[in-house]
Amino acid sequence: MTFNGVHGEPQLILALSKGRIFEDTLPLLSAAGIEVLENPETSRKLILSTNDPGVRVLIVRASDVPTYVQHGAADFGVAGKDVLLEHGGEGLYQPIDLRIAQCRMSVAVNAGFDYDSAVRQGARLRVATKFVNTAREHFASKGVHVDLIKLYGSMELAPLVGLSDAIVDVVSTGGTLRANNLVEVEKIMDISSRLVVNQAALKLKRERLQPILEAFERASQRQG
Ligand code: PRT
Ligand code: MG
Repeated sequence: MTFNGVHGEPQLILALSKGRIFEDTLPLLSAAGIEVLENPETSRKLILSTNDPGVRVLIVRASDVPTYVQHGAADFGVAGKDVLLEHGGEGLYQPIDLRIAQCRMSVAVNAGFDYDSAVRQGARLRVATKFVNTAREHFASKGVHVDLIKLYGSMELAPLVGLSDAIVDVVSTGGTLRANNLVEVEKIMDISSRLVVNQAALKLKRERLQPILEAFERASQRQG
């Protein structure tokens, strides 16, 4: 990978995940005059060119975005607050809430499970989740004892087969919970995606980064 663009200015590398974050970031990039030249849904390439020879896009797993940016393999990236809370945010500057990929982090249980009484009675709850840090903090702040069961996806299955009493997951329309006869019993927090910037890149590549950050900021203020 070369680190200098055609005019000898520093190359900027942006880390994105495919799907909703990629789709929702495209209009922000457009506002900064940047068009991605390949579609990650149809191309197998993991490094995408843009119309700006000084800017390239890495396609990584959503939960890996903070890691690439933290270590400087990408200069900046877009990641959900859910992902950032699990990562911890070390080495990352988080200047802008982009207000994209909005959803909420919630607790859900089987339709027949009386969550409020279980909590009131001080029962020990088994909670399955990908978001163990967020879940641990949430239940600790309520004084609820939990056994956390770490999963990597399809959390909705866990209560259905008796693996857990509850799940902590991100919810957007609620359709997936309903389809699996689960009920959202508590909202933990609202979630949206943030721009994250490598702290060293922010200093060393400020001149290149600043106009892009400003365009992102202006465009995201127009979002809902
Ligand atoms: O899919 P992968 O395992 O690679 O990782 P990921 O699920 O973390 O990535 P991705 O691209 O699906 O999500 C990226 C970011 O989008 C997340 O980190 C969130 O901040 C945000 N986001 C917004 C969501 C959703 N909405 C969402 N609905 N992330 C996941 N979902 C899931 C939800 O967990 C549920 O299982 O989509 C499913 C459908 O949701 P409903 O409520 O609309 O049915
Ligand atoms: Mg997903």
